[in-house]
Amino acid sequence: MKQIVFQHHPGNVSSIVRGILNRLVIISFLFGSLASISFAQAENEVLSIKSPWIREAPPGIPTLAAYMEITNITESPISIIGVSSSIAKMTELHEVKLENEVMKMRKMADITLNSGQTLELKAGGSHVMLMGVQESFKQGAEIEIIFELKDLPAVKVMVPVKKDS
Ligand SMILES: [Cu+2]
Repeated sequence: MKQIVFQHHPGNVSSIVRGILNRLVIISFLFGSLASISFAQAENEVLSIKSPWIREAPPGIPTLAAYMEITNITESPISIIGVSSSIAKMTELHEVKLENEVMKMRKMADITLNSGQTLELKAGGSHVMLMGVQESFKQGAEIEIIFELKDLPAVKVMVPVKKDS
């Protein structure tokens, strides 16, 4: 009598799954790098970012400030309508003003850079402020900051953490 035996081959099944997972990893790796290439091109096409850096914060301080020079390298005005970072609960562009002999910072209104115009974010002045940062970032780390632009693709900047500029 012929007996049909249904056998499970957990080894084979898991190797198939592993094969699929490997392929997914490769695919997501490829798409991930394509995405970063298109971001880099967007950056080269519209904004030039010079000397970006974030000041290393003492442990337990949930706030970071980022500095850089942002130049509009297109022929048309560009409006920065938002800024974000996945490591912060809230990210804003801040300006610093002297009020009654006290330095105060507040959120900048949307800023428009004309062709060739540079927005200088520097220590003691305007900055990108990252608030609600849970992790501690030491010198050598890099933090991604994304600028959302009106009618243009967002620009992603990798900003190195430093003790000093
Ligand atoms: Cu601030």
